Amino acid sequence: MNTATGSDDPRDYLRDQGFDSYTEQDHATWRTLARRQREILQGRIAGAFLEGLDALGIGETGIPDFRVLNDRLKVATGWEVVAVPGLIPDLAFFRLLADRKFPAGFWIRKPEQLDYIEEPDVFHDVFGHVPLIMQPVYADYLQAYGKAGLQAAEHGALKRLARLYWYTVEFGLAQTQQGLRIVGAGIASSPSETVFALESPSPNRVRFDLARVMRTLYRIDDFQETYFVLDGTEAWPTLDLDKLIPIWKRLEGLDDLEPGQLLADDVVLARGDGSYHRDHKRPAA
Ligand code: HBI
Ligand code: FE
Repeated sequence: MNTATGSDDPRDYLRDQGFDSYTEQDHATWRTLARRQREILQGRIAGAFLEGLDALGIGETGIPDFRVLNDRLKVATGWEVVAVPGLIPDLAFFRLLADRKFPAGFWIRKPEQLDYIEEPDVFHDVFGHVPLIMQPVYADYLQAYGKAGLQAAEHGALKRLARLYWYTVEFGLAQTQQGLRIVGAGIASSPSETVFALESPSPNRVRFDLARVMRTLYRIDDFQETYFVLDGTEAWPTLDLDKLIPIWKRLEGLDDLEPGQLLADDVVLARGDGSYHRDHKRPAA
């Protein structure tokens, strides 16, 4: 994962969203992305995500005003969106989450970068991440993730937490009675990965297992080779430290797993044929 270096004090990164500085073109970019994504997400995303979008008033009129989002978020789950310039260092990021503050980039991609950006912008962060923060179990999971991150830093286990975040918050799927649904923000904000993650024969889809996920390398610059599937859209794992620390200890003696690797005791929901990545060879992080 990209890492930012610098101060660990989150206050050093907080900015005003500068809502009045967005241009008409910025709002038009949002509208293009939001319209396309809403359409493609129908029947593919967790119902709670669409409910969150509606309850927050995140729509197709333009970039949301964080002050409006926060009035609604605070009432629902006590969370708040705060504006940051881009990626911030891990510790500053964890501290914000532990304090129920979600850092969101306030800038928006240029029209010529609609499908690929390297740093999170306001569309990825707000459209992709914030709707599920209206859901109490998810709100608690994110806060627990922040607290666990601060502990992981002291135990030399940061990479374990980064993998967990990647395979749940960013690229998670969930099994529901209606079928497989997206819960990860990295998928939910990408039209091509929305279709790939659910419908391509290429990736593996494996039942989520906390220790297994924290052992697994991931791809930062291409579709995932394996998606992990929660047992329902509210099945976010509890992250008690007395559960995590023994797992980190046990994993110290074990090799990392390659992104596409399957284990004998994985619960494999769909074994991928690997067709996509055979033609897109790239190293894993
Ligand atoms: N900073 N703004 C921002 N957004 C992120 O998602 C983010 C970050 N810094 C670090 C980070 N994510 C990851 O390394 C976390 O897993 C810690
Ligand atoms: Fe993200």
